Amino acid sequence: MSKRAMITGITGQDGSYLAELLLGEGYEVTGIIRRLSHPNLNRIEHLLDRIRLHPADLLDGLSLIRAIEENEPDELYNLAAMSFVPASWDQPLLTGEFNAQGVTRVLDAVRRVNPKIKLYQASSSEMFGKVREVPQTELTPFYPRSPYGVSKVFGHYITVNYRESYGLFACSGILFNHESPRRGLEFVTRKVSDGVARIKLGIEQKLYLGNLEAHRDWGFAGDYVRAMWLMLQQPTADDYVVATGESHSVRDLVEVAFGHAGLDWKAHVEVDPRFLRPAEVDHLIGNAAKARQSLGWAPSVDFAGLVGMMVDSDIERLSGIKPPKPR
Ligand code: NAP
Ligand code: F7E
Repeated sequence: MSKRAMITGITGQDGSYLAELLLGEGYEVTGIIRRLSHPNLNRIEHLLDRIRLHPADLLDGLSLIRAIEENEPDELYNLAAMSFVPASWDQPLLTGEFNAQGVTRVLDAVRRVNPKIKLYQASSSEMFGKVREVPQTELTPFYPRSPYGVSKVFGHYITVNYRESYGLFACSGILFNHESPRRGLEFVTRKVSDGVARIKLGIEQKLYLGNLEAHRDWGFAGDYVRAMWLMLQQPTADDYVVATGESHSVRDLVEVAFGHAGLDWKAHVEVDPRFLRPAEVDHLIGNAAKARQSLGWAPSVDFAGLVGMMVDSDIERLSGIKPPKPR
């Protein structure tokens, strides 16, 4: 009999790659989708004939219990979250409801319906925030710098607590930034790849960004979902940092992305204070030695490869759009 997996957040970037991976591994996959006035299935359109969708919401614990009872998963990947850091200052309470209490609802639903279900919680390098150690490992203390980061610290510790209190097989993956052509347009990598494509095709002239000095450890989302799956295939539940171990500034990102399209970024990029944050995470770099040793995990796409893939994809996507007539 094939194993059954349930994914919250299946319509997101990671959910779509994870669903592909699990289908490839022979799983039956159920995705949790929340009710929207307009369906948002574009990232999983190509999978719709092979997956099951079940309506539920992280805000509604009963809907989660019902979803687990009806679909009987062996593994549950909790990827659903309010994931855009700036929005967490606009909606700090809702961010906590999704990313903190939402995790408790998922864990408690698992505990009540079937405590044998293996669970993955999507924790984040944003928990390290104002970093206490360089590079960051599973043992580095947290110092979150946004309501998003704070909510993820709660989600992380409630996962550890349910593991230790009730013996759940619950893993927390502390994933550093991971990107792809499926990344939301508001995140900086995709904003840059989309901006480069628009400028290259003559659709726009300028790209407005915030802090160019922030450093991130950027990897490819397709590699990172494999680490999620590997965590749930181990004999015991544990927490893992997943990162490339390389850090680049937003300035580097811009230079590589524009360079890839044969453009000079200095002619097109302007800093707009609207995109600066009330508190910034300046420099993240992860040490994924534990994941490499215990899971046998390693990234397959490097920084230049990732940026090139995203720019090429956006140029291809936008190529049909005609530049506006000169005014
Ligand atoms: P994403 O593209 O923003 O996707 C988020 C998903 O969560 C979407 O499917 C969204 O559904 C769903 N969702 C949000 N609120 C929900 C609710 N109340 N009930 C049910 N579903 C809800 O995020 P991602 O980049 O794939 O990230 C996946 C997870 O990893 C998130 O928890 C994120 O915080 C975490 N993470 C991401 C990164 C990264 O670099 N990508 C790094 C570390 C951790 P809709 O489509 O309906 O909006
Ligand atoms: O920002 C700077 C910005 O929004 C990266 C989420 O997936 O990864 C992501 O969070 C950096 C920041 O991602 C712009 O100030 C400059 O320093 O792409 P981002 P993030 O905030 O790191 C973590 C691991 C998660 O868990 C989150 O869910 O880029 N930056 N100019 C900008 N950022 C944006 N978005 N837009 C700009 O114009």
